[in-house]
Amino acid sequence: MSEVGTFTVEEGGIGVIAIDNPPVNALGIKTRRALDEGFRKFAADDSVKAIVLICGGRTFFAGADISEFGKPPQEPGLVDVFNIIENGGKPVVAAIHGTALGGGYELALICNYRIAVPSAMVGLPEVKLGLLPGAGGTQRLPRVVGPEAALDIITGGDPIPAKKALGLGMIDALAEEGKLREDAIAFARSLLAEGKPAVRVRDRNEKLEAVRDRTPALFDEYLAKNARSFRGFKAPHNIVRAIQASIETAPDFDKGMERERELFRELEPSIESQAQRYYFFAEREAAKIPDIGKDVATIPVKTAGVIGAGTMGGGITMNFLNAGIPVTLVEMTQEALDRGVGVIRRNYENTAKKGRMTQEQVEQRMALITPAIGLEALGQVDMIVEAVFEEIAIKQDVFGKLDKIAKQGAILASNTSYLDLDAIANATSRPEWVVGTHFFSPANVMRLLEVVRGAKTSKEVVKTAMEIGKKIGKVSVLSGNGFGFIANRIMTQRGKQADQLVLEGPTPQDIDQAIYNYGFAMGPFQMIDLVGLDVIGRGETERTIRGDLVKLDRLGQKKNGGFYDYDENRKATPSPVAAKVIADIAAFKGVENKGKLSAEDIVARLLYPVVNEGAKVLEEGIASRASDIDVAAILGYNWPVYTGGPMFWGDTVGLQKVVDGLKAQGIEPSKLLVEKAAKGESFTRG
Ligand code: 3H9
Repeated sequence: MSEVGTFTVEEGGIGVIAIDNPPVNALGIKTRRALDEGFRKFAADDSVKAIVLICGGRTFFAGADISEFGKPPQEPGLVDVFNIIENGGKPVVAAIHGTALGGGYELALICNYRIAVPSAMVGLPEVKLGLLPGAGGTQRLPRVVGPEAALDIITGGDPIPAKKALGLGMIDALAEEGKLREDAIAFARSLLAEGKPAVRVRDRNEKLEAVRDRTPALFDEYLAKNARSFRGFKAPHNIVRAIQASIETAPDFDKGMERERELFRELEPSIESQAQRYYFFAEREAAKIPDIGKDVATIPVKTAGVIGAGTMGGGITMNFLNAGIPVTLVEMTQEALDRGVGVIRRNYENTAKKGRMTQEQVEQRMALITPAIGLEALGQVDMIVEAVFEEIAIKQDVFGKLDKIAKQGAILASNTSYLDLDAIANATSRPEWVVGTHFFSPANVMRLLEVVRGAKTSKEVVKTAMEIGKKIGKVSVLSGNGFGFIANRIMTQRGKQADQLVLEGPTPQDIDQAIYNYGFAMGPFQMIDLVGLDVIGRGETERTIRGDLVKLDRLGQKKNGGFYDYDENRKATPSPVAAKVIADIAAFKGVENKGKLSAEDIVARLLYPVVNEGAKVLEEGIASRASDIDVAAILGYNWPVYTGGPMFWGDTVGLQKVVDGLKAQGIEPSKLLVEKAAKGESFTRG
């Protein structure tokens, strides 16, 4: 027995190696030592004829220990251990429950056979960490499922449910739920009884040979076809080349492994991978609130109410329905209610049409809605989310009424995106029950939930709101109460700077292109045109370009063009009308034309102020940690994850450079930013 492994021999000469290294059996040094010891022991034990590898706790191996990347290697390495397992000469059966991911599934591929319970998932998610499967996954998976399926599985990175994995050949058999150990032992015995050989995956070359004559064209085409979704990421490119190498080097498996290693080594130190690994931990860290521990109880939420069946309210409702929580959906008129419920149904039916849900599931979810007119219907629900018009007097009126209607112990949540939560809470006699739950549009898609803690919100209510977020598939980030909370507040800076910069020479297309190339899905002007110039207001009181365009009835893509002109296919071209409006406003404001800027300078102009605002959010205690700001920007605004978010990116640029850039723009850098820059510190590293 080792620290995390037990080794027993069962009847019929089946050696069982059971590893239990909580929380997720990551293949860190302790786990590797246990595997090394167990497999050596059974290799030397003649009474052992076949081996079952199984894990205790909640899952099979969840992969390499991500926290070990970038640190000095400790012996034995993963590949050393894998070699011992693969070359032991005795059949090895991987018995999988939970999630066999990354190095965990690669370990399963080292084994000769794989059996899993139906609830298990297998996959190679390294791409999400900016890596490729570096322990043979790019060489072995194509041998098992074929190179074309391997391309989708490894560049996609999503876990695959056991039944589908069986169909693909990723596993060989299903065990009965709850009887994995028995079934795996029985499977191993049957192998011995039938005299099945211990074939190694590395020696299975048929599926590679089947596409040899289409190599390398198949791979070039794959990269070209997916150029849009791979944009900015380094890992997918290296993954495709590594899989290509599996064919080009076959049957010399070791040569393929060398190529995989080279391509892995290119990725591991890259900023993109560092950023994505940082993000992995940042997302998990966000769930932890420094002053709210395990001792704080949560409040059961079995039913919910949503006020407002518009775009936001409808999206919020869908989140609850998807998690199986019944929703009383309230509107003020029958017409608005019918429209809102109709949109929800259409959304689900569209999903069903794409084959991502069954018609039966559509009906099950719709059956969880109780449509109602008037707030009185909300008397008995456990949590109420208000999504009415964004105006303080309206929200206060709603909360004042809710105070009289909601049962004692109900959580009263506001979806306000900018307003003062305390002013809303104080319209009730129970501000400790009031919390902000700020969803991002479209609320059924975007993964961010900002949970806003008011001055009097109780710890129980904060904790419950954070956990409800997780339950409905969001990542909850805690925010203090302050104008625009975290994501909207920091990202407003980008829009503000774009509005100013466009007066100084760079065109909307120059600015949008620079921001697109940085990694956003679109630039600020493309975004305004999409959403509608009449919808996005920045609370300006003076004459603005946007205001003048609206006066010309240029409302964006939906009407007459906005910052761009559009043809009937919504293809954008630079707009002479917009260019004239821009020049007029520049003249009106006396802004001097300073000519063109490089893309790098445009990015600095627009995004350094976001970093600066992030520093202020931190300084004011609105965010608990810098990584929460990055999670909010990435999930709320699709900030490119491979830059790590604004704070991580600011660190990679260098904080002194950010400070100097801000000063050159005439922007006062935050105190915290200046201090950190002066001390040579960073927000997110070390
Ligand atoms: C890899 O394998 C590379 C190979 O090709 C080899 C190359 C040579 N390492 O998510 P949870 C921690 S790359 C270290 O809250 P869940 C996590 O931080 C790896 N720590 O639980 C958290 O810690 P804490 C490929 C890890 O039940 C705790 O475990 N594998 C790792 O919601 C619980 O995690 C992956 O990318 C890890 N690998 O979900 C899989 N994994 O409690 C990554 C987790 O202190 N992991 N932790 O906050 C996951 O997707 C999910 O954690 C999993 C469980 C689905 C397993």
